[in-house]
Amino acid sequence: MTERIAAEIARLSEEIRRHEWLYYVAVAPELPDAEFDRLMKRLEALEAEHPSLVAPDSPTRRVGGGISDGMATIEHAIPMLSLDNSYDESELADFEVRARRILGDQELDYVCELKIDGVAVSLLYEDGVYVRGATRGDGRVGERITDNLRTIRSIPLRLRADAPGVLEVRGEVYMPRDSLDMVNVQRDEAGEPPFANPRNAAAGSVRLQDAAQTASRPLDVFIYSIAENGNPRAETHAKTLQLMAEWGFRTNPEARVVATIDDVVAYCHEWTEKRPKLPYEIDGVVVKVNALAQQRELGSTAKSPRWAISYKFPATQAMTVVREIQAQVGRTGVLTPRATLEPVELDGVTISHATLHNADEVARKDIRVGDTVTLERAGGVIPAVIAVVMGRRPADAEPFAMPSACPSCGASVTRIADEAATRCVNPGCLAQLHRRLEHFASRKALDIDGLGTSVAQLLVDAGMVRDLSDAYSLDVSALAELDGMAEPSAQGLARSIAASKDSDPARLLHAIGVPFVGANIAELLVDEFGSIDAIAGASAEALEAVHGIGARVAASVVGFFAADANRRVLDAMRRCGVRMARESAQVETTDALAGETFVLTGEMPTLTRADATEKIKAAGGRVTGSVSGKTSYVVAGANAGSKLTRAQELGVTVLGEDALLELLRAE
Ligand code: 1X8
Repeated sequence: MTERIAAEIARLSEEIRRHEWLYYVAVAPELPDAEFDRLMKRLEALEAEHPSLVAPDSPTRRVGGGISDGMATIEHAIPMLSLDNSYDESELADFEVRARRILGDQELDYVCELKIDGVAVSLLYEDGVYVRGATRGDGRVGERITDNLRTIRSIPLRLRADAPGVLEVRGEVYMPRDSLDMVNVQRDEAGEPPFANPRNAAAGSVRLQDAAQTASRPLDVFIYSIAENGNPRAETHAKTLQLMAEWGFRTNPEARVVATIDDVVAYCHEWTEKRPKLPYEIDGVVVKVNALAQQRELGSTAKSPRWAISYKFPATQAMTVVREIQAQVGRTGVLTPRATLEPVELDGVTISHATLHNADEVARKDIRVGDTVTLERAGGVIPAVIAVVMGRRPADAEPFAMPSACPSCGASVTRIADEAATRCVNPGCLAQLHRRLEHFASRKALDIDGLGTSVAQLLVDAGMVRDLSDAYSLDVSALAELDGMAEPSAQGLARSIAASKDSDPARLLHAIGVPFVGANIAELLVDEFGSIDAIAGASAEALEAVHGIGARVAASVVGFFAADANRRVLDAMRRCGVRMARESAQVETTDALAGETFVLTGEMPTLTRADATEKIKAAGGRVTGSVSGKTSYVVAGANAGSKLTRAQELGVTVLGEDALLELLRAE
């Protein structure tokens, strides 16, 4: 009996140690946090029942964390404790019960704060001057990262008057969501793997060997506590926050003093809802007893204070099993591996598939059928597999290999040198046609309501669409007879297809799927040439002469329109009344943005590129394709690319969609 439990404790300890190393040292966690907490709680419970089996080096005997080799360390005069986690209302209520057991019926209020998803740091000031910065490390010993932290603009190097002579504060360094997208584009260009989430990005960035490199990472900080060694200047935590702000620290504006646990619960619910609107990631709420005298009375265990608890939001991470990996054919024939998963709930949504991007990515993460994997929805909407839980790999799991034949048409596939892509090059492949039709109708292309992936599949399967122009000669009664298509939706589809005939030609150019011509480039070309015909007739030189159009795009456009099949499709669309040229726009214009030059990059949350361009032009501004010293603003959305990097190098002001709209309103 005891032997079995001893073995279980040893196994759990080993597993926990490995995950601690993965989390804190390798900064490549495999397990969801909640799963890790579960392992730890199980070990704690076993040890509590069998105290004689507790090893002196058990993971439960220390504050948690780890130190990587090769970095100078410092000892925390006051340990940096971790917080006890809670996941629901009853656990918050238990927290109050435990506090009440010690405090009796003293009056009790709480401060609720956002739990920032970054990396905890300590900052030391002497005579108001920043002298030392450190990571939390294992809570007792941290890594000295003084110079790296000095590069973060919101960390004051000298405090405002009347700060204490010696002051150690603690806070969370984080990477704003937008910045993570940008950093990942740069990493991609440099051939480095992307950061899976802002926490890994922040942790990696503050621990770089070269402070100059840290300086290039867009990091920020919120300071949330003073490491006190007696004689606090304040009587409450709320007052401490206020004092720290007065001394020049950046504190989070959302902290709130509340009187009851019900209010705490309400704050947790409120931020569960509002969380996606924040420009940074939070993973929960931190609840602290407000009165410092009560905090002292409650004290701490070896691991965490009894006067604080974290409430963790419902998992944005989950674990599940990969059932199958299939290659999916995209509209240009590129094969994308996609995992079919044991359905699992993540953020209230059931996830049963995840894209694995490309064969290189699958190989890098070594994802295999049968593997248990950790999924994460990092702020965005697309769930990603972040890691394989190696300890749970079945013995017979085989590495994934891309198929050598197209899973749709069976034609053999080719691996494109110097692209990570494997491609089906059969022009008659129906899977490609399905994807092309889906793209044709998508929101940023012709925005045809009712023509999503499943209807596109129906039309292709029924042979009603053989090329894209067939969309304009569909027969409503034939549509209504399709399985899964009711009469009213057939009518609605016919109407939205008809309405799309009058779309801006830039949308049409994007929609027909010329390789390398996205919404952005299509806009530039139509702006310059005014019509599809003029573009089709332009030479490579004429195309390349357009600002923002390179040789690769020019060659692709010429090649596309040289193909008879493509010309025939466009001619058929023209005969159906699809608009091919831009009339001069009849929008009301101002000159509020006269002389200002804008460059658009990435995907904005609501505006299409055409919308944004139209609005800027209507206000008298100019939209160009590449960033230079003359650019006034770069408007960057998700997945912004090298233009954003260039803007930052040149010090050009970068706006998000909100800021752009504000500018347009203000003018
Ligand atoms: C961790 C964090 C704390 C706070 C915010 N974000 C965190 N990640 C806060 O107190 N506002 S406190 C904390 C800890 O004590 N380990």
